[in-house]
Amino acid sequence: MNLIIHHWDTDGICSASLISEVVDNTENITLPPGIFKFDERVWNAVNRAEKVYVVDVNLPKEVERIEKPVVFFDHHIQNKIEKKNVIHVNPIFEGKQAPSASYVVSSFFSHWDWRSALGAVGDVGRRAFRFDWVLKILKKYELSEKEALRLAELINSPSLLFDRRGVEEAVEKVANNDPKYLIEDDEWNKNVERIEQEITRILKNVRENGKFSLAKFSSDYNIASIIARKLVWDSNSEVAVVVNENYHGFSQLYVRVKEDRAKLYKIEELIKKLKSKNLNAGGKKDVLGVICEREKLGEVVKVIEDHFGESLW
Ligand SMILES: [Mn+2]
Repeated sequence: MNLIIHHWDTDGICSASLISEVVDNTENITLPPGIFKFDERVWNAVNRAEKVYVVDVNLPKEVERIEKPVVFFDHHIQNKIEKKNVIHVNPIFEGKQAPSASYVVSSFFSHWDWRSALGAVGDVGRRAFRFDWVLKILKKYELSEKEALRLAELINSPSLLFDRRGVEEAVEKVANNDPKYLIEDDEWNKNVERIEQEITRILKNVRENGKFSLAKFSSDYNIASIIARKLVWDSNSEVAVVVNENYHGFSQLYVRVKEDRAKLYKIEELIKKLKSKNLNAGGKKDVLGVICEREKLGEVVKVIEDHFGESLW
């Protein structure tokens, strides 16, 4: 059996589904949504596998511990794994950026379809429509930009509800159905309704502080990253700082910066600072995510405030 370990989001699901089409005899598994680590269930699956594909999870330390042949696809900032059993594919190593892991996977296998484009729409939203290859694919499948955004939201929905099985089942669902049909999917549409209600609840308590938008709440839904996106994409704030104080016993923190201001706020530097303190942090040039024990949240917030030179709360 070939195991695919994938991110729980739209890009991870689309990428895993693309791999499952090219590689024979696959099973797929995701991590607990929102909690970036391989748990026992993942390691048990690794033990049963002959070969392991890891995609879009940004966990090089975990991948390094796999003692099986591994192909690791990613597009996050990370160091290259130099181990004989690991093929590590990430355009970052050639100084290039990829909008999504689906792009990396499709390039590697020369296999492109609507899932290649949807992965990018999931990860970068409207910005995906700047890419000719995305537009070309959408046209071929007769998907409007609006439909693509909606479908990306639907595919992402199980992960936001912490529905791990739902995420894993989505990989096959996107492999076996056409995108027009999936837009009508009952379960996913109901998911999105529930998520919207929770987002509305949280957005009522957002505070603006100069260029910063601040949201602090407790929720079992994995929506900190979505809230951060909304705050930066739909408002005048340059930086969103979002804290979910109690997320299944952990704390989650997201920072997102308006893309054209990314250089100014040096998020990559901030990620390094947090990592150097042994905190589980990751991200890209305009986004940072941290998951930590609840007791450590204060320490994380302190590092971020020092970085921005601003007291946020
Ligand atoms: Mn991705």
